[in-house]
Amino acid sequence: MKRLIQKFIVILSLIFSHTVFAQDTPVFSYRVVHAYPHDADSFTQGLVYEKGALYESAGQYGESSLRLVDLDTGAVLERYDLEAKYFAEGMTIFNGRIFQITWREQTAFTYSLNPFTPQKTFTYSGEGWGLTTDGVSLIMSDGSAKIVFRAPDTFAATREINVKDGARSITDLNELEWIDGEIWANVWMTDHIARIDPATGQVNGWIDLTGLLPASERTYQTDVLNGIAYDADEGRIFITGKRWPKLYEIEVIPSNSQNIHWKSF
Ligand SMILES: [Ca+2]
Repeated sequence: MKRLIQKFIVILSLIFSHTVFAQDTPVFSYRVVHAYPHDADSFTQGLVYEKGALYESAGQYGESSLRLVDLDTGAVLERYDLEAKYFAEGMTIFNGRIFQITWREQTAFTYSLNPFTPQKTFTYSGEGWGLTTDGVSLIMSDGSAKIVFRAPDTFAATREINVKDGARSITDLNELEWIDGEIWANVWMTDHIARIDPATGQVNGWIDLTGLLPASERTYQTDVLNGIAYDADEGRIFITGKRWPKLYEIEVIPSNSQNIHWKSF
């Protein structure tokens, strides 16, 4: 009987660890400030806003590209297509240079900003998912709970953090953005963004973006939320997703909710 009760407790704790975040981690909600058109063919893997310009990295084999996008119309102003063997993932801009990583090809590219001219190529081991920068290091996710800091001149790993909410590891960290001293990561297959302490890896808070792309905007090809960009000059936050027809400027607001629930997509 005792073993049975122990088993029951283990099962219960497993269920709860998969449904509820740490009770004391703040949960934020959102308000849509503006909705912009977005290329619904773009399998968004990286989103960056810098000095009045919006940049995007789009994935899929045979469809991967680097884009300069007009925010107001969603029009692609400039586009660099990758070779079909590369699946583009996250991108960031460091010191006037674009860095773009790939999913399983273990290759990172750099480009000049205007126009997009390929410059350097780096190799790394493991997968590439999201990329951002704190202005000193490149900061990269690989789909696990690990975030690796890399030297921009060599792409070599310099340190890493493991992301946790309380004691629980948060895996599937995808697109990244450095926002006011935090790393923001959207969690793959969810509408949730983790606000991560870059020193410790602890989740400072969650943003629940459930319902951001309304059902009326979804089609058979609409995929998951993926893409955070920050206009540091104006304090604007932009969010989109893979093959979403819209890109949103949002304001993060307090939530009445004490916790958010894992919801399979
Ligand atoms: Ca980003």
